[in-house]
Order: sequence, then C-alpha cells, then structure tokens
Amino acid sequence: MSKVLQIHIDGKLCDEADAKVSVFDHGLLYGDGVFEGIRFYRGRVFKLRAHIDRLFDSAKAIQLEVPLSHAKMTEAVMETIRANELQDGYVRLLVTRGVGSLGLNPFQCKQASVIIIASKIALYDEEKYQQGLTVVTCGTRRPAPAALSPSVKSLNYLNNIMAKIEAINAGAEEGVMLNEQGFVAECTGDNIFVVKEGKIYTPPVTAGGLNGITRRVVMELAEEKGFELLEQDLTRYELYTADEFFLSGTAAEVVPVASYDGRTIGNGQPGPITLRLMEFFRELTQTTGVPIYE
Ligand code: PXG
Repeated sequence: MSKVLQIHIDGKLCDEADAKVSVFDHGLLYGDGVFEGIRFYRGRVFKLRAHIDRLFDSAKAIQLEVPLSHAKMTEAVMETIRANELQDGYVRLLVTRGVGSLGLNPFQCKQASVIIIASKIALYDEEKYQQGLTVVTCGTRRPAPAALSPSVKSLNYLNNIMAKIEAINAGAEEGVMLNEQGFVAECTGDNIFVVKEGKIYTPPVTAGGLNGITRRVVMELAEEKGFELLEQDLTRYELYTADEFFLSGTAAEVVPVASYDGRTIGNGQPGPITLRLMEFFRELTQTTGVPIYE
C-alpha cells in the first residue's frame, strides 16, 4: 500500500482522506481559480520561482487575491513536499476563489483557498519517450485570447479536456489544438516544437498556447547549444512535413512525436535534435532547482 499523502489546505497539513473542500467553493462551482503543476527532481524543485510567479500572474489577471506572499507560498510548497518525504515528484498547487454563495459574484467569497498536493506523476510510459507519441488534430479550438487569455492557467480546463477526449477517442496520446485562425496553438497539456532542416520552430504565445515554463527552458537550451529557434505561426502542413516533432510540459517533460494525423514524422523514430534536447533537459532537471531538505 502506498503511504497516506499529506495535503496542505489553507495552512494546515492533513491526511488525504480528510482533505476536503466545501461544495460552495467557487473553484468547484465555476472553475474559478488558478493552478500550477510543478516538478521536483532529486530533492530539488525545478523552476520554482517561474511557477510561483506565473501563479501570481494568473491570479492577478482574474482579480484573485492570493492569501499568501510569494515567500510564504514557496515555503508552503516546500513544507508539503517535506511532509511527504518525497525526493522526486509533482506538486499540484491550486488557489480557488474560496467559499461563496450560489451566483457568479466572486467578491462574495471571503477568502481564497490554497491547496497543495505533492505526489508522484508519470504521464506517459517510458517506451513513449523512446518511440514517440501518436498525436491527432482536435476539432476543439483554443478559446480566442479575448475570451480567456491562454496565459491564465485557470481551473477551467474543459476546453482542453474536450480536446483530450477527442485525442483518446482517436486512439492517440495527445491532440493538437488550433486557434480560431487555424494556426497551431498547442497540445491539450503541452507546448509544440518541430524541426525542419536543422531549425527549430514553435508557435508564438500569441497563437493561443500557454506560456509554458518547459517551453521557455527548451528555448533557452536551444539557444545555449547553438540551435536556431524561430517563434512562428505554424499550420498543420508544417507539422506534417516536419523532420522532427516534440512536445514540452512540466508533466510530459520533453517527449517525441512519432505520428501525427496518420503521417509518420521523419523516419518514425525520435530525431537527433529532439534526442539531444531531451538529454540536455534531463541534465538540467537533475542538476538544478531549489533544494527542499537543506
Ligand atoms: N499547455 C497547457 C494547456 C498546459 O496546461 C503546458 C502547455 C505546459 O506548460 P509548462 O509550464 O508545464 O511547461 C501546460 C501545463 C496535467 C498537467 O496534469 C498539465 C500541465 C502541467 C502539468 C500537469 O496533465 N500543463
């Protein structure tokens, strides 16, 4: 049996069986809240500052007052991991609007709730990192930025879930989501990169994808290692005809794509640039981050 998880709710740690929220929490009633998914490796939290900063930016954008300072939030994440005695794993950090009345008005909610779960995650089987994922295009579009900014990592994931359902129904692991103009935005939980003739391409954030932290790490690594990287609007054509195709995300890390809408990518095996970036990324995750136990 696995150990009982200690969950942080509003400043207290409790057993997972006792970790409960009110049915009047607007996070549940309306998806009103924000979240982060954070990885830690070998007792160090990867890109912690970037995740905490993005959480506060998401909250600011939806006019949600986070009841903790940056420093206290950081410490709460650390405490939760320590309480579970984990070295490698995944943190799900949520700030919900809190308990309110029925009706949309968020300002009737007295105080936002902070929930921190530290656990394990394995998004894809190890063999997928060697063989590559099967990916399809989803009919579900990313919402226009004027509807809901893709930079807000909100508790409202129905759009992505609808797309994920399409991908799973089609027998694929992931789904490409397009924006209203038909340009590639991102996958349901990962950002997109392709390689063509030695150059790396990724859609700009304005195409409708999340401003992914792993995406930024990949971009920095590419630059540092001397690869040419361009942020450019991409269509399905550029994905179909790519030499290499890979995804980035906190949970997925860097993962190759082998097949897209039935088209084999390259020779069907992860390409050389993808493999090198996977290796560089792994090295970074294993050697950097904020120490949890010191
Ligand atoms: N796009 C979307 C829509 C996401 O939700 C990413 C891209 C990648 O961003 P980061 O900053 O993680 O590189 C995400 C992040 C999950 C899960 O439980 C999803 C994400 C992160 C962690 C876990 O499926 N999505």
